[in-house]
Amino acid sequence: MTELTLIGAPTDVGASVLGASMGPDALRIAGIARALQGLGLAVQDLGNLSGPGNPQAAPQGGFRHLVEVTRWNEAVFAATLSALQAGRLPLLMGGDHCLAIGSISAVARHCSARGRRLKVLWFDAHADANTPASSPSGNLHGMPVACLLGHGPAQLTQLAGAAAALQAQQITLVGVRSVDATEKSFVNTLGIEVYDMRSIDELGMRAVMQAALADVDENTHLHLSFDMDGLDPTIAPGVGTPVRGGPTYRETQLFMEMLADSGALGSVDIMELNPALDLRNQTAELAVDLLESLFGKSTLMRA
Ligand code: 6HN
Ligand code: MN
Ligand code: MN
Ligand code: MN
Repeated sequence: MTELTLIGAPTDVGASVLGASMGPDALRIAGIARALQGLGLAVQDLGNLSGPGNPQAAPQGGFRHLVEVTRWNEAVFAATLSALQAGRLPLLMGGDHCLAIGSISAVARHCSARGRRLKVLWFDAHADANTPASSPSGNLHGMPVACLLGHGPAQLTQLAGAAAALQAQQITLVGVRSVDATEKSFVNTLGIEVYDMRSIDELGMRAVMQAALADVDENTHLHLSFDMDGLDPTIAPGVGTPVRGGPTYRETQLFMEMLADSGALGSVDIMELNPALDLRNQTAELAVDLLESLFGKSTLMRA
């Protein structure tokens, strides 16, 4: 039986729009633990991590809130690593997307200690691949992909040690449709695999996911970093940086179902849920609905 650990990280220090700090509790109110227990998972909720408040300060040296973002990521790193070391599947409830630096750094450390291959699927409207030099906003939730690849401040790129947490060929971006010009050259220079909305339109989600998962084998630990703004904002209004033209409900269900079928899922982030901008918690409820598919709901129906 899969044993799952819910980790709440209630902060928005990496964003400029406030409210993602309420994401973990909105997911709890939407019944995340009950839904996953209903699929036969053993669910433990660690509650919320604690960390510094949001100073709402202006960017300094290219970053907003670097000190606070570092503290939060250290806490996420520690909680994620101890769940993995206990043989459990960590599910990070964000919080803004800067926190994926901590969770994925922990997963990378865990995988390298066990000789497992790590592969990250990054579902997002954005590429999150800015560096301090390229960022238009200074917001660290726009930089986690670059940080995980070793480009960013040492506090964040070296959470798990001197080496970068990931190599470019270990991460695939899906659903992308808002990329800053400087991010585009970063992504292309490093050769990061991207299935943007045009690929999904032209190929369909099934072919996209077959290609994205083609190199997954028995020794692969798959990490899903799921930004709620990757979804189309007509179905997921509760996000701080919506971008129109995202995957539909059915396309995203298929995305989740194909991840479930891979049998390789080892860790998850659900990020950027912003209840302050939501309508009657529907975006949290959608997240829980999609998580049920990620953990095999449709497989159960087919069995
Ligand atoms: N997210 N590219 C923009 C920036 O400020 O760097 C938007 C980033 C959004 C980040 O949604 O996780
Ligand atoms: Mn993101
Ligand atoms: Mn995003
Ligand atoms: Mn593992």
